[in-house]
Amino acid sequence: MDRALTLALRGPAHGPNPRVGCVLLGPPAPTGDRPVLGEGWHRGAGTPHAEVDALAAARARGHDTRGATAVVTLEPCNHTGRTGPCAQALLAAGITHVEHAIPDPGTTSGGGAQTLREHGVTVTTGTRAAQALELVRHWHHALTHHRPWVTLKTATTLDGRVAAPDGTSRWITGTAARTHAHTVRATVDAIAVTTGTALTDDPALTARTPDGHLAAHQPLRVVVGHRDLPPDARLHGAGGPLLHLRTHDVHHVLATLHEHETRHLLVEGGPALAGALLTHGLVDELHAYLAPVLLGAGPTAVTPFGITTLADAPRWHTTTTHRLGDDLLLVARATPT
Ligand code: AOF
Ligand code: ZN
Repeated sequence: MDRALTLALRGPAHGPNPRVGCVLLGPPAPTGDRPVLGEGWHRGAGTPHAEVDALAAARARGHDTRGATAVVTLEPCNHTGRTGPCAQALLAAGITHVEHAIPDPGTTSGGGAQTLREHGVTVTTGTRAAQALELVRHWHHALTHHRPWVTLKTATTLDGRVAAPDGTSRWITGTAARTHAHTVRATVDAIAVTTGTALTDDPALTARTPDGHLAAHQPLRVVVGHRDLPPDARLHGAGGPLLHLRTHDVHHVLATLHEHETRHLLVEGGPALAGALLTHGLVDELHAYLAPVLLGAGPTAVTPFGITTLADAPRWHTTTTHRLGDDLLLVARATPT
């Protein structure tokens, strides 16, 4: 399963489909070792699933898969979507044992384990479940909550400010923090800002490499609010598709993005959008970039979201911290993982 998890990581972190890895093991040799017949992983929506990829690899090497074991990071699917059902492919290949780390939460895609059992395949589950879930965190969250995983990014002074009283805000964090933020952008499905932020900052919302080139994957660019963007806004330039949602209802925003199969949304401002999401408990992860600067005055990253007493403030669970030049990045989640 560790090998299957490593294979899964070769797939893209973004996109509507989960990252999945699969290893096919032959019957034990006299030494007790089990030969690897084939390995596979999923390369993105519309391409073969990990199981089918591993079966093809085994076939290409001339291996007989009858009686073999499939070790998969996710329960094999049982549906015909963009590709055919893996449960049928495994049965046709004569696989007699399937070990999958976590069940598929999909209402149409799940159920492969039951089909396999009905055809006499032994199926076990649960090995490395926490790691397998982390691998597909955003996808799994979207399927179970019917909305994308929401990461809120803030770049603030140590006293939580995003600008000085005169409005100057470029640049609070340093180059290393900004470069890191671009690597995150290259892994998400969509980035959202309000029309207010779009009009004030004129962001491009693209994922760029340190030398300024566009990264291979460009997230959907989402602008929330009623005001029009000027025709020369950088958001109209090269980058991901632009979606202007003329609403202030954050539930509507997330529902619309869910229809677009957005699994991971990065919210980059402004403070009112952050406040609205927090009011409704719709932020799953914080990326707080902190610069060693104090201002003592100026707007903060988040507008009031209903907290008047400390005991009511949600406590986040820190997952990682990174030092980026003089700055710090604190990654925290709403729920412990
Ligand atoms: C993947 N890759 O390796 C496996 C998946 O859109 P489709 O037709 O490709 O189906 C996607 C669903 O198939 C996905 O949501 C999950 O339930 C299941 N398994 N998907 O993209 C894979 N094994
Ligand atoms: Zn499948």
